[in-house]
Amino acid sequence: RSALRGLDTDVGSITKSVVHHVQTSLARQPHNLDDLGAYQAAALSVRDNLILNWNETQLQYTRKAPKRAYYLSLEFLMGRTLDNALLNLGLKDEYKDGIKRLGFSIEDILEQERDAALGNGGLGRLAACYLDSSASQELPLWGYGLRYKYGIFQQLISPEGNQLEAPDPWLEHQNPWELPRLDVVYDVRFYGQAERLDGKGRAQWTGGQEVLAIAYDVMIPGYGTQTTNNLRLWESRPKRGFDLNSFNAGNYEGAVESSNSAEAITSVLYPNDHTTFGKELRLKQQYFWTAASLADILRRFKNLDKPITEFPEYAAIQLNDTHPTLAIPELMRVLIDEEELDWNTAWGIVTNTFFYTNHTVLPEALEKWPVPLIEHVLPRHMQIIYDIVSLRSFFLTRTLSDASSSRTSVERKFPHDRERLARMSLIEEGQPKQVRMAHLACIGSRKVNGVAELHSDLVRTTILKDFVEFEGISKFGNVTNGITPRRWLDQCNPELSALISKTLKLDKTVWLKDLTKLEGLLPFTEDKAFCKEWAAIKQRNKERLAHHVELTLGLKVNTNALFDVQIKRLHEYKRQTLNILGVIHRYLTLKNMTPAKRKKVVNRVVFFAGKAAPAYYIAKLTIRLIVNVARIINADPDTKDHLTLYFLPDYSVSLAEVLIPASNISQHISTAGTEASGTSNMKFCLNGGLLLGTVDGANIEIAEEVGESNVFFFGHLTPAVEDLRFQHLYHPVPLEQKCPALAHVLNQVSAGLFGDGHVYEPLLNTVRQGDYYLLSDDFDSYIAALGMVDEAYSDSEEWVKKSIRTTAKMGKFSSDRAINEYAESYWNIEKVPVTK
Ligand code: DL6
Repeated sequence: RSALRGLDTDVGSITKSVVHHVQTSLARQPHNLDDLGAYQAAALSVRDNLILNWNETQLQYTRKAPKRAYYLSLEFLMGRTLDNALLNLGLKDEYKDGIKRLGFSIEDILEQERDAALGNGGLGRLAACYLDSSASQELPLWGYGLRYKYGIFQQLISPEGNQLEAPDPWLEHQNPWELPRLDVVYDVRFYGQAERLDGKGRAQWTGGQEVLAIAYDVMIPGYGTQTTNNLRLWESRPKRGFDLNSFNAGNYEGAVESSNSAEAITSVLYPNDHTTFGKELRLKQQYFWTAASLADILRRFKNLDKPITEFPEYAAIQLNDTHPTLAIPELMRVLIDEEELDWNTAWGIVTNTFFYTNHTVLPEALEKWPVPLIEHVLPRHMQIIYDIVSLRSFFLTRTLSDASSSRTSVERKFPHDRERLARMSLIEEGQPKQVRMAHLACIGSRKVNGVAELHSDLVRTTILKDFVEFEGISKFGNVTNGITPRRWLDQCNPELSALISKTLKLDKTVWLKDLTKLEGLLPFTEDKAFCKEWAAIKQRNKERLAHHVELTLGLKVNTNALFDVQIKRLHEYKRQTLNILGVIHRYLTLKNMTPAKRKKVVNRVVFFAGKAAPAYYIAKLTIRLIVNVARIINADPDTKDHLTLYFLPDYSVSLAEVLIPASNISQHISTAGTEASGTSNMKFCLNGGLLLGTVDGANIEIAEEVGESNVFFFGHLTPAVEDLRFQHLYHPVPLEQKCPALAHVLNQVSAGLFGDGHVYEPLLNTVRQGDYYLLSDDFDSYIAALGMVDEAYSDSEEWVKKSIRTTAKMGKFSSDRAINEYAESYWNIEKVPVTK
């Protein structure tokens, strides 16, 4: 129990503590408690332990005053907490027994917890993994985000197969994992007027709307350490309750108008993924969160009583994508207008404090904000952005007043290159003009990184190429993403975890903190008994998934078939369409076979899960097609023993925890060069599922580790993509000629094999016309790769060996490795062990 301070953790004490919370915190009687009550009381009891460790950690951080890192992310996709907290504290068995004594089962009460789904997908889940790793690696890191009242929407599927969205009221019941800090409050201003005060860049910002930011703290326990870091989430509240004058005058709606508008800021997570927004509320969210977080970080720094110029020696601030980029002009505003520093000193502090991670090179996802909107909502920040562009920061052009600065400008480095100046500007010309947030994040940061080798190369050679030429390559690095093996192996796949510990003869606390130890499994590919056990665990995980599907959807799943899984946000670039068209191709092929021949094929069950952005029509149509193909093929007596298909609604972290350990093969089939990294690919492989994918993102590094003979690659490579798109536009070849197999599949859908074909025309036309994501170029090799999967799966002994080899070589993909890379090569922070 090295991870615990203070509290007794024997089963008797745990039982008492749970009963105590039932009676006091919940004010209920133990004898008429339901599962939900038992969950809440157990959670509060576990929280007591976390609070003690949290207090001690924060005390030691204050005493030792190390440099700290701050992770600003608009999304934290945490999932459930109880199981993870028990695991990290090393108290799972004790609570299991304690709960049992009270007449409950731990499995049932864990199911009571709602996911904290404050994120859209990979970016938010990565942030959650990094929090876990920071505490487990004893690194002084805090997360900052927003406490959305409603997380990502709940997905429902209508009988026609349409995605419907419902709100996610995840805070409906008391949330035991957060501590409101009503004393940690900041004022945040919007709108108003900014008046320049002097020629030195100072201004005064007054008027407009003021909103309060209230802190809620979420404890982040480390695995096997006492370190318990903090995730601080902000809630917006009105500064002045409701307007009594309006109320007294009988204007009841007017009386609450301003308080509603303040509360709206943190009411919902934007459900869009990989698209930019033009919404004022989203801009307000971004500023509200960055302003409150910076104020909090500065207040902590000021307690140290150091000169403000030393700020970068005590704080490194990581920008998770461009969403928090307003922190750059906000810190400039504070330093210039409030701290009264001169521009160059302030800019020096800023550019030594921030670090920017890019998570996408897709043009539609690169954030831009209309200048008039920023001018309206944040007039002072727009002035500062203009000053960064030309007047003061020597970024684009040089002015006399800045002649003493050692910084050079783009104009000076590349004289007479007007096009370069336009390309690099923070302001994109047009109607209206727009601020390019990636450019601002880049020039305002000390270092920039991508999230997998290929992606970081693309960042350096495409979207930020000019900046590499201007600032030098050393500013632009790579940190390949990682996942926490605690949640994504030990917690979701306890049997496999136990087998690994037994085989390696290592306590799990050792290998879960040094995942490269998994390599010790390699010699056991030759151990028949071990292989048998490995396969049996996969089989039981498949049965667990089948059980879940039966409970939730009332459908029976054939667990003797190969389980093939694709789970991620629905997006054209991720090519779920390629997968479903492949399924139809398989179905049509099976239909043409004799029953005797069909018996020889590998039986397959295909699972899809994922949400589409509510306004993303084509993505929603893909879901509809999947659901309707499932309806037909699952009922076809000729083929249903050989091929079935399930779309599991309302994909979440918890659902992923059931799906991932059950997969034999998972699909990561984005058009080459479009998926920055992917992280579910790592989760599947860690759980011994094989990978079918394109040569993209982190798939490449996974293949490098596990060996190409253990993955199934297909499709064109990144350098070919541009040429292929050019050919589609200027030398199109009829689909019947180019890829007859695909043309046939599309024609069958059009002809109504899966319901009214007209419905799907807009989706099919994305392939027939333009085919931006290159389905017609990759379809044949995709089908061939599926064939190779079948062939490999038929050799069950060799398949198990591949599975073991895959898990064994996943050490690189621990988020512990990634967080240490950030700590050492970016933030320059050190471990702060929390000792008794
Ligand atoms: O880095 C985390 C994750 C990557 O694994 C995915 O490949 C990438 O698509 C995703 N990017 C985003 C970008 N969203 N925005 N803006 O979510 O990041």
